[in-house]
Amino acid sequence: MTERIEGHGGELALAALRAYGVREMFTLSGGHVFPLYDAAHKTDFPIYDVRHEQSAVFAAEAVAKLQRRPGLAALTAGPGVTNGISGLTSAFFNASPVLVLGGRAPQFRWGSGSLQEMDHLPLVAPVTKHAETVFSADDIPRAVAAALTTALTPHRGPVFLDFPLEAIFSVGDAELPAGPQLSPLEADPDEVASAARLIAGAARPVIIAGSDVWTGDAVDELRAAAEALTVPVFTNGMGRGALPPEHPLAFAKARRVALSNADVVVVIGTPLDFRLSFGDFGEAQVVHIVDAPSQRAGHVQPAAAPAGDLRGILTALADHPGDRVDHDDWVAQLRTAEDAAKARDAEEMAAETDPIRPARIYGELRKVLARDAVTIGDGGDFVSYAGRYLEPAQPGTWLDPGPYGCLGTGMGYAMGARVTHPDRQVCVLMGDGAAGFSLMDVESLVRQKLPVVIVVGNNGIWGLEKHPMRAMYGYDVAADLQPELRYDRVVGALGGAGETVAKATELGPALQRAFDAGVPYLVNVLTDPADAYPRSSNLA
Ligand SMILES: Cc1ncc(C[n+]2csc(CCOP(=O)(O)OP(=O)(O)O)c2C)c(N)n1
Ligand SMILES: [Mg+2]
Repeated sequence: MTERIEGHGGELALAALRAYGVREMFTLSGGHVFPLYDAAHKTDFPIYDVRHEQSAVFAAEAVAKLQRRPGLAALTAGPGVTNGISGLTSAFFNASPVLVLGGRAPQFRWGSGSLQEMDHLPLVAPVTKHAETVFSADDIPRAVAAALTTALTPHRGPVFLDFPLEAIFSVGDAELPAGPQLSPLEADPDEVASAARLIAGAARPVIIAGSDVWTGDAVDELRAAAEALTVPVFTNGMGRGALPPEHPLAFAKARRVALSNADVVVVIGTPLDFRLSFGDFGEAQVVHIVDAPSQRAGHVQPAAAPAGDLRGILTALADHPGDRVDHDDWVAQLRTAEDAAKARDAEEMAAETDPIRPARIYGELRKVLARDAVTIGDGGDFVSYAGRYLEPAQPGTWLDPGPYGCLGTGMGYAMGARVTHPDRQVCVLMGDGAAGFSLMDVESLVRQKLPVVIVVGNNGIWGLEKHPMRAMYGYDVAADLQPELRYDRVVGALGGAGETVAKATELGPALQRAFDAGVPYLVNVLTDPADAYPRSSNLA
């Protein structure tokens, strides 16, 4: 039997949101969305508020990424929504099921110049899977349910609804939506079988697994497929940690050796974009396994490209009935390269330099981070080093900005991570440049008792831009920041705490204090401005 609900637009929206597993709202106040607050307040639905709307959307995205369920941001009409657009775009690139609910000027006098009157849809449509204005309270539950179904259907992504003032403030009634009912899309079995034959028949296959493997809850199936076919696995994005680092098929450092010698490269649940040399692996054949046909690459002709439910595809690979070529020598060759690279990294992570190099920070961090710690990267070179030196031990613990590469995710992601995991370590690795985008939201974290640790790699420059610009032009402009700035004092002024570290030997104790603090704590590490992350392409 279907249940009917009645109430004002905010109450109708919240009832539908609950049915879809939404458990909190991130927001920054605005009268246009008061009914959403009223509904939440009356029913003890948690509201977390921020100091810039970008943080609300990033927080919602972190919840979506970590919990694999919809994250919600409520933004007021006009500037509230426009401030959220970088967050929506990041969610779009990351396939994160984020719902942004926007306020909207009243429809009945549209065009007369109401406060904050603007049509959001043309702005958000290109970066959402669905964007719609809902004109009556009665229609809100249907619209919320349809939007969330779209957001959760692979290939996932953000959705947007806005409610004209009179729609959200007026009373209506509707049927309570049943909640998500998604039927997995089964990939073409012939295409899956041909992918399996290619991998099993390859002499030197490699798997690269990305975020959709985690989001699609296919981590166990990935491991089973890799083990059944004995294929070395590299990961990126939310796929990191899918195989624990000690697993015999888990690799991270030997990527260059692997990709330049592989004869079949299997890319699963991540696009063939700049992070993967646009899918060009020389002579190697490419198998691209995606969660929806829309994700097949237009610029590459893979040898096989099964599209559909990743669990189903990976299970079929694991169950491949045909012969397999022995890959043991290949795995051993990569293990030798991996071990050599690890030994080099270990030296760098222990280096006693003055000023401190970023590698040493990660060396010290590795000693204090728990296996289930959530680490968040927001910055340039400092975060590239994080990617290199930190090895997530579990999937769903590593938050990078993804291929959109938007600076400013830091405090929003931290808020979403802390709300998700109240008892785990949450550690933000932040460039000093990146700090400028969201550090004010430490105030939100302090006020709402959401402690996190922030480690700033303070080189006094926009390092990832300064070094390439110098290499290209022999000079640089617009690339300097105030050297040795006391970001720890900013956090102190906002009600948290922190300290500045200039000597490598002081790092360990400072990090201990940070994780014990129980309030947002910033460790401001003065790092070597001459240190540039070595990259093959100098453009970012
Ligand atoms: C919103 C946004 N603005 C600008 C950039 C371009 N950008 C990428 S990395 C970077 C430098 C980051 O500097 P910092 O956070 O200090 O890290 P560092 O490279 O110095 O370690 C910039 C400006 C971007 N990716 N996103
Ligand atoms: Mg910097």
